Amino acid sequence: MNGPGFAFDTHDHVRMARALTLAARVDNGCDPNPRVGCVIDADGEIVGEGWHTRAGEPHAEIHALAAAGERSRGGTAYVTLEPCCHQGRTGPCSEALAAAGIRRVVVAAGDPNPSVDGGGVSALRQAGIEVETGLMAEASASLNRGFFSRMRQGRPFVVTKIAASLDGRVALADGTSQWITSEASRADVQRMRARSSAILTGIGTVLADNPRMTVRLEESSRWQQPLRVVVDSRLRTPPAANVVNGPGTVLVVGASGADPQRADALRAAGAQVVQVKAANGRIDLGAVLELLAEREVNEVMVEAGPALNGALLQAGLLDEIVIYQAPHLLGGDAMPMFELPPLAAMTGRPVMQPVASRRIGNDWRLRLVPGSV
Ligand code: AOF
Ligand code: ZN
Repeated sequence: MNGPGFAFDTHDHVRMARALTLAARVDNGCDPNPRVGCVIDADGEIVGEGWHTRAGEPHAEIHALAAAGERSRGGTAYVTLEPCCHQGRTGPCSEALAAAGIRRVVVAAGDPNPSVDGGGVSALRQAGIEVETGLMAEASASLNRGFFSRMRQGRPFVVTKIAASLDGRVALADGTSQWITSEASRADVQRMRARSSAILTGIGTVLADNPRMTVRLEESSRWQQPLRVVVDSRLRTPPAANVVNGPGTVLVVGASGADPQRADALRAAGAQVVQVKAANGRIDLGAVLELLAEREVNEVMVEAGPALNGALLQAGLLDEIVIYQAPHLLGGDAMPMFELPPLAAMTGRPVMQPVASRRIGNDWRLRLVPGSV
């Protein structure tokens, strides 16, 4: 029984925590769909579990109902996201739950997808099922921060990763940046990449480092590489660059009016080339993110130099900054993390909120959110 003021009891929390753990089993391998887990409880026992593994395949609830079979009748379903009520690539979960005789559904977060958005909860209630929502909602939203951002704001969640020295420098004056941080940090970066839908970089980084920008992990539930995106107003990316020639899809974003021959050469090398509007030769980064949202990209990881990072920060397009900070000094003429216009007064400085810090190998990892609260 839930006491006054407490909507959910300990048992509910334990079951939803389990459903969240199941949801987190995929490294966004179910892109562009959200990560969702489901636990079916009958008489206090878990009788079925499931999670969504891949877009086009059954949703979490369907897997859990199949595992439970007849035992789901009269039971409670704990679902990390509001069950869908629409016919997408798969049928409505609300109907499947009702047909299986589920009596009560506990939901963590509502589904912001306009085709669902409360409709799943109403459909369940209409079928006579008791529905409670909001249990551990933040954890579910945070697992799906990319999906939520795309559905609510029409743009992906954007996190930039920066490897810096203790004095905040990211490369020597000549552009050398290999390697600033330890191997442990670089392995952690691989895990960040695995959780991303797309990796975004700039032409400066492509020309200076010739990075591959791929996920190279021994174990990952991913079945395809994140989309690689290069912001390159004049299409200077060499067709032989590693970023163009690796596995998966690469998208080079040029400014409208860029040299069509360069576009053809990149296309011949296997890249997709699109052009977006630009002002003073600088690509409109908001338009790039809109374009990525149209391609159903949920979460973007930026791995770029000071120019692109500075431009994204100034445009207010960064949702999170992750800094791997190594204990060495590169000095005053090495390159800064963000290229910003000179400040006339302290009042104009960009500020951030620290979220978390921990030691990784010999480095620090800092997580920050731009802007003040
Ligand atoms: C659920 N359970 O496990 C997930 C849901 O094309 P479809 O049929 O796969 O539908 C995709 C949409 O379904 C997705 O945009 C989101 O709104 C919802 N995801 N819903 O009931 C799940 N992954
Ligand atoms: Zn569904």
